[in-house]
Amino acid sequence: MKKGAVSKTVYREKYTPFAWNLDDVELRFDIDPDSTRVVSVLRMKRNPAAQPDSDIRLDGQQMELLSIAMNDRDLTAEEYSKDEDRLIIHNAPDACTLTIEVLIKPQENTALEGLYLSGDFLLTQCEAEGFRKITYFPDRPDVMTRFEVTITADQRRYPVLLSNGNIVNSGQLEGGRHWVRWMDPFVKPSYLFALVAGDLAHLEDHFITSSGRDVTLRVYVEHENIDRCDFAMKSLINSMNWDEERFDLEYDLDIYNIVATNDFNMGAMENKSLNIFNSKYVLARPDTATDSDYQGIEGVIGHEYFHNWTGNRVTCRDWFQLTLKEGLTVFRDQEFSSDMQSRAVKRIRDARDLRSRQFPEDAGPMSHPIRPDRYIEVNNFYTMTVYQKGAAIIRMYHKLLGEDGFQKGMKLYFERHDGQAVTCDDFLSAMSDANGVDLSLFGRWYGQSGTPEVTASCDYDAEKASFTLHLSQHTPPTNNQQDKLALLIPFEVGLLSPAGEEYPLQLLEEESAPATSRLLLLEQEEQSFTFINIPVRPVPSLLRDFSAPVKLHYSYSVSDLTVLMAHDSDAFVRWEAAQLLAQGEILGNQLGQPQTEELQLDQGLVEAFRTLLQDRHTDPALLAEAMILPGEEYLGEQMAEVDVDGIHAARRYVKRCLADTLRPLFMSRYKELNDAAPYDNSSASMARRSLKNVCLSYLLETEDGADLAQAQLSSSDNMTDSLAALLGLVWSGAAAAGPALEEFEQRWRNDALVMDKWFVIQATKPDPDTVRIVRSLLDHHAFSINNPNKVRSLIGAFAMANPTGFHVVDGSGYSFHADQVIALDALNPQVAARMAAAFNPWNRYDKSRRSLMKAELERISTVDGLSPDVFEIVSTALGMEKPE
Ligand code: 7MF
Ligand code: ZN
Repeated sequence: MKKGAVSKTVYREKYTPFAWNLDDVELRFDIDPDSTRVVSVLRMKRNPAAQPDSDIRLDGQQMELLSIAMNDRDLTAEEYSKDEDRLIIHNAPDACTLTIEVLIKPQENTALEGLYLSGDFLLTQCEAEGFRKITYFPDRPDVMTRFEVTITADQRRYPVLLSNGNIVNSGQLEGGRHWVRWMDPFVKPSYLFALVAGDLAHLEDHFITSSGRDVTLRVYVEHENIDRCDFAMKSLINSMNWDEERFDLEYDLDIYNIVATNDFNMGAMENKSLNIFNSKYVLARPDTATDSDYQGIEGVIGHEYFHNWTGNRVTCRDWFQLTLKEGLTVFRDQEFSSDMQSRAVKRIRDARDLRSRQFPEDAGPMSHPIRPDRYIEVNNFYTMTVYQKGAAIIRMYHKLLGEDGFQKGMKLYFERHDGQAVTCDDFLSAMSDANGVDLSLFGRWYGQSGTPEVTASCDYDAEKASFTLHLSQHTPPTNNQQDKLALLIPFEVGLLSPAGEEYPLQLLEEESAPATSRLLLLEQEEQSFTFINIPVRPVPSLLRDFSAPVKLHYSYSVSDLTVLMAHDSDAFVRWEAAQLLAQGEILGNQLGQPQTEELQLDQGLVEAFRTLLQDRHTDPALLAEAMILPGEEYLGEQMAEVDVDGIHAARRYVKRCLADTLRPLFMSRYKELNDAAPYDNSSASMARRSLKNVCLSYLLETEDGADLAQAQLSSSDNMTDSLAALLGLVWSGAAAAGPALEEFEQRWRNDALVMDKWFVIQATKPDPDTVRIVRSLLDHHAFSINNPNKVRSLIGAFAMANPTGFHVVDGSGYSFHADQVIALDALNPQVAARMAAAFNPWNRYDKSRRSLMKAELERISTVDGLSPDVFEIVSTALGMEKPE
């Protein structure tokens, strides 16, 4: 179903408070999948802090209005008006009670926003603006009120009736119906409302909070999944413990419910005491979920739980402030995962994710600051920038203030704003006031888009034993924002002797050398820092811990990189050194070269890999990260114009050379790890599997690979090993790939989450023929265009994780994808818009591909009745032509 609205831009600067306050609201749901009746009783009073308005303007879409009464008297036709998006009550008194009765149709709701059906149960998704599809309401985050919700439904079909807060009453009715009344004692905006009605099983546990509150924890799932909830429950308990210990934040109700659904537009949702999750982030069993699935579950369970304070107790004034809750909560979930698993590995993965996904977004047509200035469709602003760059900016506060200073700031933030809807400026003020520091320069990060580039150079003076680091910063212009200001960039550095020892760092103006790792503050366009008592020309270790979300330019020599990789105390820098060695080889030496028979590589990279493969001290997960070659997308980012086929061939060639040259080492490490220990999901065990499967991926470039993969697949007792082996067989085009895919399909045909993986493996095979396979898989019984997970696994994976397939030179990948975007837009605009974003970097490619992609964007843009969601993406992409 389409949105009725014509595309209209909303501006941050135009914020005005709502003219009315809501004392409380009562909602009554009469559940029926065809037609659910919703009665709302809104008690309203004029808001003295707002510009007076004689009208009450309520948001509402796609519902049938049955009746409307004020203070129990039905309004006449002249007393209100309505259109596609709104209901307006004219000449309202200073205080009144509105009773509104509407009908909605969950069964017809394919957009999965508002109240909809998943299998046999009903559920809601309201963030950001879905509540307006449930009833007429001021659907904005700064209108907060207390909700009382009564749900009536057939007892047999819908034995479980859930909403926010506590159950206050329930009862039986005639005709096999029953009812339950929920009351949420905390005020909240409508986007945090939730309702679930269905026949669900649950796993129960308890958590005693630090002040002694006994909280009942439940994970609700469809009956067949009850044996896959334990890890989610464990993660929830770990999250609750961690937030008490690290942030001194305690849970505030007696119930915490999680519901898993297969039909969800996003990852999960933090509705007060009733989180709703994509089943991908709840269900896990060793034979169905990979290690990265387990890590995803832990992170997302944490994320939604942490929202209870950063998002729910203190929420956003308007959607331009989204990063206030999302950037902060992502930072918190990253810290949680770091404390639970390996901090170094987590940091590297987050940095890689930011660089390979957020940096391109910020250089493309949809580039925006973490606090955007305008939007057409707010759903399009749940972006890598708002979330991941937002988290990186919170991490910089943490770098600048330290853990204690940061916690002081958080404490003041909650003291000031508990129960309020606030802005990013309020957060900055709390951090600044609590620490007595002026953060106004730092505040520029909120309003400036684009990735800053830092260029470093150095001078060594042997006579004075002094080393000077020159840093300069520059942010290139982005779409919509030409002029950029200097930012406050926390830049962490160390200096290593050629033998790898770390020098104590004493700046010229200092009396002593406080540490071997220092945080430099780059605040101007150019600054220099001189360190003294450095007896030998050092190797600089730059941007340690990825201390700021910037691109660093520094010409490291191969020998510098070798020293850093082998000795640096900072895991990010060690990893980055390995990545730079590999990147130099791929982009510098192999790209554009005819790939010869006799395999030849620079010895620097080979020796680096030899060292890694023989290292028995470093965490195997870190070694694995270092040996994963930079991704094709990231490599493409480094080029003026992306050479899709050249990058693929050069990267593959380097991988094959390494595999060939170091085959015995890959083999012995693989065997050793394969025999190590039986399966468990401990951190150490996951780390071993990750290195083992990286070794396998190299060995698949040699003759031994297919047999090893087949043996691993048939003996595996866990999904991580099975999937790595299956993917290896399929991607390498092994003869065994077809039968292996078939066997896997037979075994898992009725398991939605596992079949998603089966789709992804096929959709991401780097082969010009993949588009044909993907097209035929649209007809597979396990695929459905109505299901977002399926769409992401087949269509999304093809368009966004398979450069060779998607960018196939004849444009068939593009036209296939545009067809899917158009078909999907008629059903689910939110997901369609995500898919359409695959075309965003169109002008980064060669002339022929550019014009093919542009033609598809134009074709999409002319579709009749296109949603505002997809319209915003394609029109923004088309607005950014590159001059010939
Ligand atoms: C971890 O942010 C990180 C990000 C909105 C929906 C979940 O809690 C959320 C919701 C989108 C994109 C990413 C995430 C979420 C949403 C997410 C989940 C887990 N408030 Br859209
Ligand atoms: Zn979130």
